[in-house]
Amino acid sequence: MDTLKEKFKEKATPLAKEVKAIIKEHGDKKLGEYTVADVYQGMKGMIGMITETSKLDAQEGIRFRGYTIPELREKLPKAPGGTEPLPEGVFYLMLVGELPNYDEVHNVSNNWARRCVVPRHVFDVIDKLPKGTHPMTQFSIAVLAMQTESLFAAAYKKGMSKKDYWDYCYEDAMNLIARLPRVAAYIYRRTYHNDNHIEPDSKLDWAANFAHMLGYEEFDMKRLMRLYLTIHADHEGGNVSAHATHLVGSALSDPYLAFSAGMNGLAGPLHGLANQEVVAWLSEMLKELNTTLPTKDQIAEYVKRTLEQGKVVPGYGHAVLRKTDPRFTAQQEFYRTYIKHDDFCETVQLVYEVVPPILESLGKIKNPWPNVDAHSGALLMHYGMKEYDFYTVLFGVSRALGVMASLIWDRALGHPLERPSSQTTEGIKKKLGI
Ligand code: CMX
Repeated sequence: MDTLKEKFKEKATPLAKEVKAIIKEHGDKKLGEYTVADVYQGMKGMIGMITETSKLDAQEGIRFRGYTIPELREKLPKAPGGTEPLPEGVFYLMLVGELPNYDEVHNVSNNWARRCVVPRHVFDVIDKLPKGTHPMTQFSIAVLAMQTESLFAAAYKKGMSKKDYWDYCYEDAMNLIARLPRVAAYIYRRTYHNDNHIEPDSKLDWAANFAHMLGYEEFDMKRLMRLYLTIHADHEGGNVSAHATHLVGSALSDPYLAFSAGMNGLAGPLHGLANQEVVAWLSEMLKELNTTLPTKDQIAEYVKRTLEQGKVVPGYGHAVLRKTDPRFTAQQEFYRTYIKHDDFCETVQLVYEVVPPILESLGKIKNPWPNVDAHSGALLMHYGMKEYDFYTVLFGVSRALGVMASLIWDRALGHPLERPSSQTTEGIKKKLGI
């Protein structure tokens, strides 16, 4: 058993017992009172599931096992000569709840490098899709094609015991995470670079190797990729990609099936696809105004027109957050520290000044502040990755870290099939006597 796996087992076994005891002793106590509005409006704010890896606070933003984004950037191990955390470290932290040291992170890098071989048929499946297929669709299909490799599914077929679920889930999760950058880079090079593919370099860390396979060798892009893949990894359990993965996994669908479902949710414009929508929206605005750096008045006019057309301003708003997303702030700091000036990134800063008061003035938007997607595309554009309909795939590669760590915990704690009750409007009306 590898050391990370052993460590996980040490943590999971006693907690699984404790959770059983909590449910037995306190299972009938109330966690909250829910209203008709809660039921109709996407269950926002209802506590309906357990997620060990991270917790979101409406005012402060995300904490991974108690650590904020600025703390992660400071405390997680860096690549030699690097300034941003290695995403391997955030996976380690989410899985075992402890900050890793450099050697522990290096071990995870090596572990994933050993597991990174993608079966040929997965590339064949991608190659059979029309070139214009959206990269997220290619990605989700490729993950499904890899399901042939599921050790969880094979063990289940042979009749594995419940106590072994987490073990096979761990193996699938580690293999999947190890292979995703290769699959994503293959889709990128196929779609935008005439099938000119780049072999992995096993000496590089997970994020740097991903940048390399995408075709970006500059140190700055590798640094950005480490930050990007760290900050997008998790956002507690209720967001669409995490919840979909958890829900599908609760049927004991294996990690490949569950993750593909999560990616189909991430591909929605109100969730992960917003990162491509932001760049599309900004590019359209600049084209229409025939400028590279608009004035605040011009931006305000454009925002108002967007709203009049019944569209959302992409990158703004959030179902839980009520302040500027610290993942936005981390990227803003990255811009100010390493890029300093770029018209497209400057436009993002101006939009940040203009949009919140306009959204606030509508009186119905609960959070007028920017989310992670408002900034991420501009940094990628700066380093030359302008194919913005690929951006959500980058988000997806990162999101695998959180949802896979959570899925391993789901199986270790014996979480059952998820099956909430629903009600008809007729039933609601009866209850309300109307
Ligand atoms: N622009 C215009 N209108 C917005 C808005 C925005 N950025 N954000 C919310 N609204 C509107 C909603 O559409 C809703 O309108 P209706 O009452 O007419 O239906 C109203 O304001 C109230 O919405 P809310 O309760 O404040 O927001 P929700 O929790 O329902 O939705 C979110 C949250 C993120 C889907 C929404 O803010 C949005 O559509 N934002 C733009 C898309 C985006 O950036 N998504 C990425 C989120 C982060 C991520 O998952 O990656």
